[in-house]
Amino acid sequence: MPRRGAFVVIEGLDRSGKSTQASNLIQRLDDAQIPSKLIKFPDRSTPIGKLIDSYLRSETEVDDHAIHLLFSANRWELASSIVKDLEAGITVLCDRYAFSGIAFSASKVAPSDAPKPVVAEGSSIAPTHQTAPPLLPYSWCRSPDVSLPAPDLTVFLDILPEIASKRAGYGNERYENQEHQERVRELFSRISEEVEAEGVGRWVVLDGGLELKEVEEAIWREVREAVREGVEGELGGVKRLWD
Ligand code: 2DT
Ligand code: MG
Repeated sequence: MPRRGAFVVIEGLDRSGKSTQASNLIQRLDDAQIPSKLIKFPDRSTPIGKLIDSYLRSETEVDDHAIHLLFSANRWELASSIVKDLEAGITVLCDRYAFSGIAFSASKVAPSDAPKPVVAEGSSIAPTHQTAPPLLPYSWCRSPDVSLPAPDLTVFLDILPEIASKRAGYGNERYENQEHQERVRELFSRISEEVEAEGVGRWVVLDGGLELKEVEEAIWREVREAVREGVEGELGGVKRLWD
């Protein structure tokens, strides 16, 4: 197998430190003279990305299904260039990807002022079972990203939502509230099990609550290994979600 770049994704809740770590990582790749490129989803610069940006800043309302498809379309816009870069030996580092797409959409529930389901008197169903059902089915959320380039390595920066919520800049955008983030974290855990079961690259969980430098070192060890596998031809061709 020829050498190629590694496709590395960084995922996590809002304020888990992804963007800081991604830019530090690019610097380290540069210093090591490993050709690399940083991309970020949503990419707010494209026409689709501008609509997503306006939705996230609550300036526009979009149907939940439609916005989910737009987030996916925003990845499809870049899919062929990602493959081209990887095949040209460039390591592609991606700040959020399809896993955020699934986790943030599949965790949506009807607003809490919606009427609660009626439980018959004497029913054994406990109140905790009355949590609102998901707005979008998990399998539906997964489907638009089928066949996108699959990451070789996903680093998930795990952080408790209550810790993230205390970090600077939290709460400015849609989805940045603790209840939603709790559900997103559960969804990420389900996704990680599927990634492992289906062999969609490696999924590594790192504690995003640790010191910045400590997290950076741990990410660097994982990424260096993925880059080595690419150079030595062990990664094979670029795989697709969720082949
Ligand atoms: P940033 O804070 O990283 O800019 O993300 N999101 C992201 C989705 O709902 N679907 C997706 O496909 C992606 C990539 C996560 C902005 C928010 O957009 C959410 C947080
Ligand atoms: Mg954000």
